[in-house]
Amino acid sequence: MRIDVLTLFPEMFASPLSFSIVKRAQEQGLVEIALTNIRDFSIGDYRKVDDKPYGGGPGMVMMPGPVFDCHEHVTSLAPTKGRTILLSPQGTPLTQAKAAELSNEDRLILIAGRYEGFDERIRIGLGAEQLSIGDYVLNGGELAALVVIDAVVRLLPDALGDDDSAKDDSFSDGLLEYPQYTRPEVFRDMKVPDILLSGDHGKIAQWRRDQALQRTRQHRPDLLDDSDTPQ
Ligand code: 6GU
Repeated sequence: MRIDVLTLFPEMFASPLSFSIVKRAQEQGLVEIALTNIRDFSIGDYRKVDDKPYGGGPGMVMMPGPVFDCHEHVTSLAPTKGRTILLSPQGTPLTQAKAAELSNEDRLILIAGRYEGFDERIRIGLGAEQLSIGDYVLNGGELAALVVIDAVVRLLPDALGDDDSAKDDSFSDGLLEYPQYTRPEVFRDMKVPDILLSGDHGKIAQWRRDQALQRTRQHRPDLLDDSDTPQ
């Protein structure tokens, strides 16, 4: 997979992309991540990329010119067109299902905005989808783009050391994950549940399922509303 990121702050990406799973996935050639600075496609001495909104109002809006020129350049860097995604609080919410869907693409082009938002013609003209990472406002799309990259890359085949470790993740079966324990058996008077030490794999699986359901009911009842959720 190739992921291009169009951003005004490419420096924000270096550290998060250079650790752990995402670092290893790049080293293994599972994903290539390329950063391009939108400001390099601005024109004029001031390298302007934003302007006041027509109709008035607070803040500034990303101008279409630099984003279009940057996108056109980036598109030409690889043979496939890919899927263009604007990171925006106006977007559809990122879910585990969406991350899984995106992990099947061979190319993603992520556009991180700043200011009050994008000129609407960017979304329309580039045929872009919009993705949000939750119902709160960030100062820009960079952290959201990093969240998308992190969630997608770990789902690429062979990205995780143990092939099974994505399978039991929270949300992958529509439920939160069951509680985990490791050594020591007793820590500050808190004991690992006996059932996990029993060696009875059937009972352990049943206990985990019950715990996952109980946790989901308590913390995320909204996840159980769907009629297709396994009970
Ligand atoms: Cl994608 N961008 C911004 N600026 N804020 C957000 C977001 C994105 N997702 C949630 N909040």
